[in-house]
Amino acid sequence: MILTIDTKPFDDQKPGTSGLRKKVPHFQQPHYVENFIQSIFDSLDGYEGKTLVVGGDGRYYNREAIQKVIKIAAANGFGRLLVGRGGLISTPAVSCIIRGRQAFGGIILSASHNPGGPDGDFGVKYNIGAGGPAPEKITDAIFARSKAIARYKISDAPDVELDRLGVTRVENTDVEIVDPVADYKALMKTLFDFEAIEDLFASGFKMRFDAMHAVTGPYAHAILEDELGAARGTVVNGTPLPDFGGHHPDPNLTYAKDLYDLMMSPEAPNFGAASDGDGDRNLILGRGIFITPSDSLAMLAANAKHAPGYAKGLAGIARSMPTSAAADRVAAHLGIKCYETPTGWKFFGNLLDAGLATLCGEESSGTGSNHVREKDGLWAVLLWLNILAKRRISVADLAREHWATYGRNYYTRHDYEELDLGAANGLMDALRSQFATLPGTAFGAHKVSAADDFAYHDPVDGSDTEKQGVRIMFEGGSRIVYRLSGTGTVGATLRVYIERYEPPAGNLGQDAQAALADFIQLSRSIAEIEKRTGRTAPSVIT
Ligand code: VG1
Ligand code: CO
Repeated sequence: MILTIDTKPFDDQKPGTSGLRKKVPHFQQPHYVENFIQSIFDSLDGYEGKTLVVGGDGRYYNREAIQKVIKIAAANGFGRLLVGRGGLISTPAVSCIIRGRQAFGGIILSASHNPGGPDGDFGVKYNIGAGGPAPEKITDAIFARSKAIARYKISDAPDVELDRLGVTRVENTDVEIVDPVADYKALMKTLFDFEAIEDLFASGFKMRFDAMHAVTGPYAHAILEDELGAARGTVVNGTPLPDFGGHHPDPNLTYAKDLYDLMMSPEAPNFGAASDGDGDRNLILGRGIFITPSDSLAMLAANAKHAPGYAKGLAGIARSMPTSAAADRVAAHLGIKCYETPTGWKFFGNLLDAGLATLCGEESSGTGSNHVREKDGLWAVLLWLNILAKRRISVADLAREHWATYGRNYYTRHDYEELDLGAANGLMDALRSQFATLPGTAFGAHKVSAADDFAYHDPVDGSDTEKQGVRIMFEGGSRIVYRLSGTGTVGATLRVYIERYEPPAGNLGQDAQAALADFIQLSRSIAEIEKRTGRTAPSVIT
């Protein structure tokens, strides 16, 4: 039976950079999930009888939330639900299934790289029929609806068995439990030269993939080990756990430290990689070398022609504003455009749909292409493997060759986490108040050429998005960017992005922190970070 339940609005259901994220106990409040899901459906038109894809990253509360989504979607008249077995589907695989099966949209239950467990984070995100995150027009409508909602519809049917493939009927809706890996694996086979990668592994090439006890484990086992013949044990932490084994499923040098230490040691395999909670981020390491995500995007773009899916060339590249300009140099070399968008994958959707960009990337370990409409961790790993298999070159040599050709954009991001919200907003406002006076000011040898707040005009739908990060640009192409995170759940997180360009003839082999030392110092003094936040050092350096 379909029940109509009276409810009261919550005032805090505003989706951030990537969906609604809150602490688990917050989501466990009566009606909290229900209100948000009904607000999503109330903001959409024409889904009656259509298909909705539902999956999550397996974190704590995933199963409970999925049962609610199933019952609310059935009560609202969807024709079919495709739910990942065990409640699991990675974010890029949700995008793949939505597109491949012409679904109306999808709901992803994930807080991505945020920690999980009973006191950790949970999240909900809506993806549109093109497969990508809902654009701001829709997330704004969902938020508006959530502030006015008075009732939701829900079926009183029993819970659906999530662990067995097959179809259950809930009200007038067929709920199909699907294999989360199959469609995705089939898509990967169309893009990459699997035989060449098999040959690479057969030649003794060794790899470690750290799935961080998150959703990518089953995908990595199936594709890297079962399909491509990488040795058993290549994939570590491959079983998804509700608390990610007590770790932070963020594939960076701080939280994937075991992998990093191994790759810097004499026992290092040829290639190391990791992905995050929901499988859309990637970390790329070679023997003795970390490839920054910004460099990875540029190196993949320069070498993409080695993969069958990209052999015809790239239409364009897109990167988020704080991502380094390394990809711009490759684009210039290839004679294609490089688009600069605000942070968050939703801004790439229009460029991909319109065929303006083929590869996209973010400095936050996100890389992807027009094969889906999300960033895709394992895809990036497979593209790297495909390139290494064809070129038979080490990761370190590929990087050195790249920098010798294009120059090197030294890059780092310093995060100051869990700051007082007022202090963080005050810091950003104070930076904005210096826009008039900064240009022309010299700090030692470094002269400011411009200072502004990044604004984006979408060339496809004409929409404008403002205040997307404070940029301080220096003569010679160096840059400091400040923005506040839109995915954190405690206080404010200040992200400071620092970049300096070294031409091909320059000193290309420095440690990034050392190469950027002047600008790191400047990033702290210009924004008065210590005075305003009490912090003398960042919480995380990537
Ligand atoms: C962060 C990253 C951003 C990324 C977003 C979602 O956002 O900076 O590049 O798209 O997370 O990634 P913010 O607003 O906290 O800086 V995921 O893997 O958490 O969905
Ligand atoms: Co993620």
